[in-house]
Amino acid sequence: MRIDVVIDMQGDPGKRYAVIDDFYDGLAYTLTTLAYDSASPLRTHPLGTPLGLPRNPLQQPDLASAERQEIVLQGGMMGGGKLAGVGGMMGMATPGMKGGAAWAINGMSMTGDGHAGMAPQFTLPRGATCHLTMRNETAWWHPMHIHGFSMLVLARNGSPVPYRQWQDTVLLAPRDTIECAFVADNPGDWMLHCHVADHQMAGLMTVFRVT
Ligand SMILES: [Cu+2]
Repeated sequence: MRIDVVIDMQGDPGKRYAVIDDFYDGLAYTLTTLAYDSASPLRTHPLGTPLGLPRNPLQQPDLASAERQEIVLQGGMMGGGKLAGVGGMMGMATPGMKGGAAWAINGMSMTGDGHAGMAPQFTLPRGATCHLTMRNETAWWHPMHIHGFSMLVLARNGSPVPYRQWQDTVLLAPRDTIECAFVADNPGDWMLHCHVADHQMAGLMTVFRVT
């Protein structure tokens, strides 16, 4: 997911401040460092008015007449062992171990960069609202990324999310179920995949069609 931020820089002149990503326990690292020059600050207090970006509205999903689709993320260690050819998942960073795949969506592994002419997982008529449920059956985190659309996130594990925000990537914790919706107003074949490159290359990727 992308976030645009505006920072009022209020540190002390001449100092450096680390920006640390500590999302994963024990794997914190310095993402970047903010360094101030020694000149005196531009102003003593930050500007009072928050900066706003122009609105960029998207078509609202029509949930009453939505087409329901579900994708299930499978594979990885402790993935339930439902996948043929999956074993020794410690090596899952290697795509296509022994010719098999480490990950799958709805039982299907699309490995590498995919291939032309692959049958879409589902097809939506142009303009239809899709109510998409993404169910993570694995023991891993997956940032699921959609091409061509932004999804309105509705619920996580059966509970409505506090803000119905638009996202083109939704992070699924292990065993999470996410419900989201979008208007299929963009014709073509579109990818839906995990944004962890290793996972994507080893099967956590699918295609859907808007006609
Ligand atoms: Cu993943």
